[in-house]
Amino acid sequence: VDRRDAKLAMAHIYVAFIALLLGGLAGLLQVFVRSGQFTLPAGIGYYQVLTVHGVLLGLILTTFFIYGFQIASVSRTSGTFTDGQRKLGWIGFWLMTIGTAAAATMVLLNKATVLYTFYAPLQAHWIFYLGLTLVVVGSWVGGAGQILRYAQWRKEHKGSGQHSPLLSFMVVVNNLMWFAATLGVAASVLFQLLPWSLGLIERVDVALSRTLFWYFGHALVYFWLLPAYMVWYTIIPKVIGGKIFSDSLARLSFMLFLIFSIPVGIHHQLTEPGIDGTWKFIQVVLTFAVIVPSLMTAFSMFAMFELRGRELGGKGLFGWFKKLPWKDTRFFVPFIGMVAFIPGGAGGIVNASYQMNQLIHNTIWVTGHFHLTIATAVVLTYFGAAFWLIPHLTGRTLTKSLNSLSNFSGILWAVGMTIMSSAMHIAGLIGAPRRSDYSEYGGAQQAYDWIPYQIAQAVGGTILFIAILVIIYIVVQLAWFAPKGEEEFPVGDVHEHSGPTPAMLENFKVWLVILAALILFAYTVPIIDIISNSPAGSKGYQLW
Ligand code: HAS
Repeated sequence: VDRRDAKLAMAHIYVAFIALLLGGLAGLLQVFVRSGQFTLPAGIGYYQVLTVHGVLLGLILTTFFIYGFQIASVSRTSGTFTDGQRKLGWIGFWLMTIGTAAAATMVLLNKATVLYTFYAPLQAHWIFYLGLTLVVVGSWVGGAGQILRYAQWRKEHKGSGQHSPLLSFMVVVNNLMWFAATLGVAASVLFQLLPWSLGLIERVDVALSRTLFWYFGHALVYFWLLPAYMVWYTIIPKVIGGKIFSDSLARLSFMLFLIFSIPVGIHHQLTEPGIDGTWKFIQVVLTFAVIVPSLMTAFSMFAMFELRGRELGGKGLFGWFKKLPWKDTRFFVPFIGMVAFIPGGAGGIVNASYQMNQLIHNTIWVTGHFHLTIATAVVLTYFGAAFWLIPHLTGRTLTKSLNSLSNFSGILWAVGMTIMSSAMHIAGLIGAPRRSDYSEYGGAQQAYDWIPYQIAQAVGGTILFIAILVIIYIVVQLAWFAPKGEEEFPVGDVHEHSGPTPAMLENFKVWLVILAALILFAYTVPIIDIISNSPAGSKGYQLW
């Protein structure tokens, strides 16, 4: 990657890891409070800390890391950015950073204790919403730079018969999905939350605010997931010495994410009055459709591992498994993420199943689910990638000792998360609410049954915080102190038996039209219903 592009990518990555440290600290405080053994000092509130944790880790760490990784990926596979494209990247970066600083200040001042989901009826200071607007607008500007670089590659190679570079193609899909998804949250912030917090309008429709948020909110989780899938599909094959199993399977799975990630948000609102059951049913069906590209990914990963393991002489049903490069942290840490995604994804299927959702909704089971998905499968893949990407961008090398230390951090993460997330899942099944301060619930027996699990969460959370400290140490070493040298940016080649890729899979226009049609189909009637049934503000909502 060109040095100028590397600098831009690293700027994003620095912000991401600062967010990891601060957000992780907030997480540690939270599990302590919930265990009932600790009271926050200096009048700091539980929900304030919860907001810091969710915003920094769920929104800031992710968005900044994704952009850093995507910029480097496009530059590596489509070519160095032009000055104009890079300028867009920097403008985007500064808008996002200023927005983050503004929003974070309001949260720290306890003027925006609205949690990372920030929909009404909770209200924040207008500066918080303005900050979020800058983050979103900044991401559009920065994302446009990446798309323009890819478009330039296509223009330069028109008629050459070559397929566009897979990794850049995936970046573009993720950006397009993000643009379409953020329209929902932008509408809510601009037309509801900002004017409401400025006192320009007296009331807002809560159901509409939640619906617009979740239109964005579920696609958000795939915006987090797709960069991890980029690593799994294109980087891991090279790291293990193998090949990408199928170019068309990879592209098809990304296009399916593009069309199915958005029209499914109502599966977060299944218990909510004000949305007709038919539309909940339709969006549940669409949710089951968005599971398919993940199943395709699992299939592709197993196939790629087996092909490589057998090439290395692995015999019998599972002999190939032992042949994989277990000591290489570039493979090992993301692999732990893949394993975590099996129970994490299965939990998602439980959540999406209408009847079972009634049992788990708003319990700490949901928190357990997203700590396996985003906070393990996804972020361990990001960390595994950061361990070669940072030295690649800073002109240093991943030494043997740092490689072993990062494997250790992955194991620590797996142990801490297994304890914490299992306790969350079980406690959720016996009714423990999510997003709740420690409480004896008036001495109710049920609340006492949750206590051992909350203590287990504190134990797991502490181990996770230690893992974060180790990871930050490794990142600091890789950015400033590791020996100078050249670290590879590994990108795999496609397997010779992969078969031809149909041109249709690169025809963005067709897929975007399908996306628009599905969104209109899934959302038009529910939104008309909400608006026409509500005298603004009070129709069917739940606080948390
Ligand atoms: Fe989810 C709630 C449904 C995936 C994140 N989810 C959340 C929330 C978050 C979140 C943050 O339907 C909470 C939001 C809030 O604050 O309220 N989720 C799903 C479904 C999937 C899913 C159906 N979620 C994710 C991912 C996330 C994420 C990914 C983050 C990155 N989720 C829900 C629902 C709710 C929900 C409801 C609302 C609950 C409620 O009522 O509030 C699917 O996409 C999952 C499909 C995944 C699979 C797994 C495939 C496995 C693979 C690994 C292969 C492994 C290998 C290694 C090769 C089917 C690809 C093999 C090695 C060996 C040794 C075995």
